[in-house]
Amino acid sequence: MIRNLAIVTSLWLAACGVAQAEITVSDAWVRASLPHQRATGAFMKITAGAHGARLVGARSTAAGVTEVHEMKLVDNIARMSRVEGVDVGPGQVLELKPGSYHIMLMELKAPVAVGEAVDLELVFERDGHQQTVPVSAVARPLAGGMGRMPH
Ligand SMILES: [Cu+2]
Repeated sequence: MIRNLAIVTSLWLAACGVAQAEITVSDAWVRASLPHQRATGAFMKITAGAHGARLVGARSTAAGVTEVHEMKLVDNIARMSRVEGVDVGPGQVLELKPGSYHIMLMELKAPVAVGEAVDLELVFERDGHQQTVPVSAVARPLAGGMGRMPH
């Protein structure tokens, strides 16, 4: 009985440890802004392991307002709006990219220069718990943000 309890406890701890570690963010970048521009977008790839998670928000000290946005074409016009959350399914890679989901940084406190790193915190929800993941996004030139890469 005592041995069984110990096994259950260690499994539970192992599961929690994995859950903490398994959200990964890679290739994070932010679009550099022009001097008068008040908003920009941040983009990245997110995985959430075998259980998945839901991206429910973002924070950044570089902006007054930081939101999770979706861009889509409505009557051939690109429109974007805030979304309550985006699911990262088990084993799935969620790509935040221009023309799709992105992190919107509004009321920028200063222009974001090429090469500068912008610190973000992504907020995920899983099994009713919130988990925060720090991300450093490096600014790329404006022209590199439209889906075209210089070559
Ligand atoms: Cu947006």
